[in-house]
Amino acid sequence: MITIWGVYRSRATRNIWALEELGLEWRLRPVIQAYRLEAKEIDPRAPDAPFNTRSPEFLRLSPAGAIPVMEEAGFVLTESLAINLWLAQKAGGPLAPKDARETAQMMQWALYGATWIEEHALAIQTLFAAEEREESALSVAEAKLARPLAVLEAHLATHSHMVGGRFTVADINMAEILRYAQADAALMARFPRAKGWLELCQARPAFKKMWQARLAEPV
Ligand SMILES: N[C@@H](CCC(=O)N[C@@H](CS)C(=O)NCC(=O)O)C(=O)O
Repeated sequence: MITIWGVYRSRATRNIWALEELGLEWRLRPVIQAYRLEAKEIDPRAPDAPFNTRSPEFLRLSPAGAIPVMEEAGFVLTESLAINLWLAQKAGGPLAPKDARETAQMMQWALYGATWIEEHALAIQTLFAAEEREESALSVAEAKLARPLAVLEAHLATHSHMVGGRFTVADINMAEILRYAQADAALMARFPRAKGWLELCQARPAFKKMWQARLAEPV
């Protein structure tokens, strides 16, 4: 049985979406982010604190103190994008790479998303969630995303999906990164192919199932 350590309101959504797509049996072991406890003035290191990313038992599993973590039969893996690539390779089928070239292309796009897009897309999500939007910070994040989103847009002009002409784990990984910027309608409108591709990914039943569960999780 595969265990995902984390909560729905975290990058664990990437792995939960992939697990649902792949039809693998899995269970969730709830671990809340320490900063969310601190925001409620709860000391994450207090012995009676809810199980969290600073709990000693969790730090033994993940010295970085970050969710998600995957564990199966003693095999422990961190980093949500790597976990997804592993899950797909383990399960096989159309979501998985069919050969070494596709494996490399899936790694290429996971790394591109993680290094060029994620930080600035996350900044946009945070800015849109704030009560008062800091327009100058938004302009900076949008400017940082202009180049990588143009790369994504150009790729999707000639490819239906990220890799292999079919929906794969590479789409899940990139879609879950781009989702952070989705609240910025003006930005997304500048990249209509990326926007349309993201919406198609999110129309899949496995995404919708994961999203419903995420919305049901207490903030
Ligand atoms: N690159 C890592 C990032 C993991 C990460 O930052 N996780 C956040 C939640 S989405 C976390 O656990 N933060 C808790 C903390 O920093 O205490 C991944 O993709 O798995």
